[in-house]
Amino acid sequence: MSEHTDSASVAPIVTVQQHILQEQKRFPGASGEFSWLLSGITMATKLIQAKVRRAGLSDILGEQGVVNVQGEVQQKLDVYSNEVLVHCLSARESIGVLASEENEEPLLVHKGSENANYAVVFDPLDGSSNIDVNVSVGTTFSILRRPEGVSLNEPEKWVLQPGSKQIAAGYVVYGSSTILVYSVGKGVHGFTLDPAVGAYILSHPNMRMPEQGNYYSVNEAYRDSFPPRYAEYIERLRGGVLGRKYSSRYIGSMVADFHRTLLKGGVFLYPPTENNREGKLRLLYEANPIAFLAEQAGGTAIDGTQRILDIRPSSIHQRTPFVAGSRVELADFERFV
Ligand code: AHM
Ligand code: MG
Repeated sequence: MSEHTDSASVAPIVTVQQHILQEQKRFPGASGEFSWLLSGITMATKLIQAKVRRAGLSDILGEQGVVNVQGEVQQKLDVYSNEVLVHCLSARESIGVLASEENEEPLLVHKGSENANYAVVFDPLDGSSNIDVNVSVGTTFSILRRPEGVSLNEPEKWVLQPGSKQIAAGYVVYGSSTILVYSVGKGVHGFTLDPAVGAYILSHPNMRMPEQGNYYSVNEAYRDSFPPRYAEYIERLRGGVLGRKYSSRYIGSMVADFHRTLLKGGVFLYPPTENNREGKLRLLYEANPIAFLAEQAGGTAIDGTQRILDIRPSSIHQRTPFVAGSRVELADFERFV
């Protein structure tokens, strides 16, 4: 009998499922439950991307006619994406609590099951105001373990933990291709959805953010209402203080803006503004997962003064100013601002 070797015509393929199983082996005592949990996310995001890809052809574009807990008008796709994630994740026995941008209160699932040890916090469709004009949107997620001694009846306590306690985090960008990026705290890995086979395939192993980039990414229309040091910092980038004159890119979908920053380096900022004194981005399901990935890829993420992952949250939908990116730009920001 001859031993099987990969033939030259078939490149070795690693699916996200295989990768998760490998990563799971690094956790002492981990069982298959964690990979089963993550498969709920990959399944849901495949369903979401299928809807996003056909958005102009079905009756899914536009507003739902409801204002969500953030005071923002919900798009039909926000509602669909939320329902799909809740549906897929509720089927995972290991999950006890789900918290979403679209739900005011955290949802208790599997009440009473002692096997439920994880909480998943997510923004089902980030940047959804871009959807009608065919611009990239995304899903962000963060996974936390139930803290010691906290019961199933205290769902808030499951999720009000600093970002440093995340055991995994990631996002999916529905862009020119669909890409899933995740980390379990051992590096950052990216998988491109192959639409022909319906599987996420490893395309970006061990992603590292460049030490310095060429772009800054911020909504400059609010510049007059940024704290003055932020506006001056942007002037430094433009003026060549860091050895190059920066150009700008701003999509208005955090996931897409961060994905570019991860691949190309640079800095993404959502500072405090006159209308949003705490910034606009939500700590638990937007800033935390992105900060986790930024640090895992060798970058930095702060709220202007402190590390995002050290913030102790006090409410589920709390907002935070957010600055994330390459080491060189962030070191200068911390010195200057
Ligand atoms: P959303 O969660 O309601 O979609 O809002 C978050 C989005 C981010 O993706 C993006 O960075 C930001 O809002 C853009 O806001 P602005 O239009 O103020 O620049
Ligand atoms: Mg969002």
